[in-house]
Amino acid sequence: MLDEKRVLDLDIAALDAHADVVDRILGDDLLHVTVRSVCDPASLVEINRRLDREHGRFEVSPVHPPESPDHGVQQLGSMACPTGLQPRGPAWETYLRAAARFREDCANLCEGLPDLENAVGSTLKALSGGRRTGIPELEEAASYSPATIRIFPAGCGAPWHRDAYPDLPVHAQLREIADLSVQLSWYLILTAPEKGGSLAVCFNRADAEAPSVSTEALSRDEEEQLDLVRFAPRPGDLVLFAGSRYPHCVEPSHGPRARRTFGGFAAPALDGETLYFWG
Ligand SMILES: O=C(O)CCC(=O)C(=O)O
Repeated sequence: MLDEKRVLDLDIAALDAHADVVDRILGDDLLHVTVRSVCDPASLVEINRRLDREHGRFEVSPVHPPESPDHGVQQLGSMACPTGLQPRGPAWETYLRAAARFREDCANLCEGLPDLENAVGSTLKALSGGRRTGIPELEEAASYSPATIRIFPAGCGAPWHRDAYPDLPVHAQLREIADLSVQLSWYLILTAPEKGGSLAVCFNRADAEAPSVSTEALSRDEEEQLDLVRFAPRPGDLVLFAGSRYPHCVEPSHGPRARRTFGGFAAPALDGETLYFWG
């Protein structure tokens, strides 16, 4: 059984008393936090309407090969992590180009509305004891991407994985400024599917191999043996957890509405004074 003290469910208006959340997750005292209503409902409706109409403006890439059950997943922008199609992650030049474009496309997406990048940055700041938060900047006036947008249509999820990548080429510059020993994962739900799309986490399996079978194929007993917990945040909510430590997956979405998230990773700077986030 998961000790309920390892999970927090907070309203955006109540973060003042929770400035230790990032440190508690890094220190493995806390497994997962959900922050409710980081993006307000009216802005979400408009962002989703614009995404429906204009998502072609973004650079869209598939993530998984055609033979994968998750082949239909689409990613807007380029993600600093391995994928089914790019097991060593994107090439640096490709990533940088995509990062610049994603940032601009996202600013357009949020024009006249609260900006998603800022909303994530200020939420992470409140949870990290007033550390500065920001995207890792690079010397040549380029920067990492703030996030990617991931689209999970019916039947698609994210297979089991841990976001621990000790020698990913796209991390080379980041490793010089950030402590990646515990990389955090976060995402903000833009749309939730009618069914499915939960995040499943093996809460007692720190640093263990990810399971090889999808959660839909597991019996009750097998689920219990894996110590599995599910999280199903609502649109506008942000979740944060140590994705490099605990095996996790996204269960397949069901129904006509695709699951959409704006998400990425985070880690403290080597000097401890900044919390970087990137996608
Ligand atoms: O829901 C998502 O966008 C992906 C979740 C995930 O697998 C992660 O954050 O590592």
